[in-house]
Amino acid sequence: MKVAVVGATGLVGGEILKVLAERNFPVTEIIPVASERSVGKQVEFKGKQYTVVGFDDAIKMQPNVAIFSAGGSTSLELAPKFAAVGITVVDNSSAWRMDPTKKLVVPEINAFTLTSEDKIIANPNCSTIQMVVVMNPLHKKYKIKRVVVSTYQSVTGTGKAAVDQLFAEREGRTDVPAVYPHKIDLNVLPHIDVFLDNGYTKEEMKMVNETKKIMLDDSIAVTATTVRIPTIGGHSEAVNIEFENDFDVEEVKNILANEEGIILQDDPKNFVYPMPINAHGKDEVFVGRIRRDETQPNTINMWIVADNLRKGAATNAVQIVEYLAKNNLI
Ligand code: A2P
Ligand code: 11C
Repeated sequence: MKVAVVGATGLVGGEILKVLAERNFPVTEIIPVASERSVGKQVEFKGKQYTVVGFDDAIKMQPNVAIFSAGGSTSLELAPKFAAVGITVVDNSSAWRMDPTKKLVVPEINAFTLTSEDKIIANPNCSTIQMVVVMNPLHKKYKIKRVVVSTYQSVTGTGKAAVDQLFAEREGRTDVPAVYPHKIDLNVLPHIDVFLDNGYTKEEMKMVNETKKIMLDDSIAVTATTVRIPTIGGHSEAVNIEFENDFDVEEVKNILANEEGIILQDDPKNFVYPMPINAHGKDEVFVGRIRRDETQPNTINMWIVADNLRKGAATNAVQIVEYLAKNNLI
């Protein structure tokens, strides 16, 4: 399988290369792609150096699949050019996610909807992915009515420049251009992506809309507040879920503990709960602090953490490609 990684010099792109190697995806040729300013640079894959090429050359090399993580505008412009010559694109940006003609996929939830006709497949937003991975088995059992989520998101979600801003501030350097409108170190920004006319941010509305599309259920109501915090290991989420049906807390824990890709870390008396410092570099979604909401019926609180660059982006994209390969869809 010839695989192009568009955005190979970026944070998610680097993680995609690592995940492809770690999972031993059968790559016969890796094609790292980035903007013109990076053409000729070297990136590492499985201990060897590979030269970054531009998108024209990448298309000529005819990869079977291109995993994009190069921003929405790059994707809007370039993904159709790859797809037009039969290259399947798995796109990590928000560009195609809500397009009704494109699938939005978390493999363990809705990969069964994919066909060989799908040439541009959207990878959901990181904060949505980790939440729906946990919600899905609970929805099947108890039927979710409404979700209230507040996020605590890593600066890695913004990209390399944001990580540079955080560390420059921490080290007292002023030589790095600010990406955020305020200081991020020792601060909390209730603002991720752009503000929309309804007063929510685009990140918040991604969580609302993408959840319904991935879970194939428009009746699930989600309201979100998304927040940036000065951490790098992953995104954390406080999630309040109201079900149609009642549940048993221990049964909820068992369902989640037995789900592939989820790790239950719920022993608060021994200070065991998910934290981004431990999720960093891991492919699983971590869940803990599971407890009944005592203020209304059929409602539960939990705390969900995952490395946004892994299951939130690179791992999920590679899992989509694995599904396509396994089912002869590319
Ligand atoms: P480059 O390094 O050449 O700018 P991050 O989100 O971590 O900042 O990374 C963004 C990634 O998207 C980088 O690999 C970046 O390449 C890539 N990228 C940005 N614009 C383009 C483009 N027009 N074509 C291909 N890759 C692009
Ligand atoms: C963040 N969730 O943490 C964003 C990053 O729609 O793919 C991913 C943006 C997107 O800033």
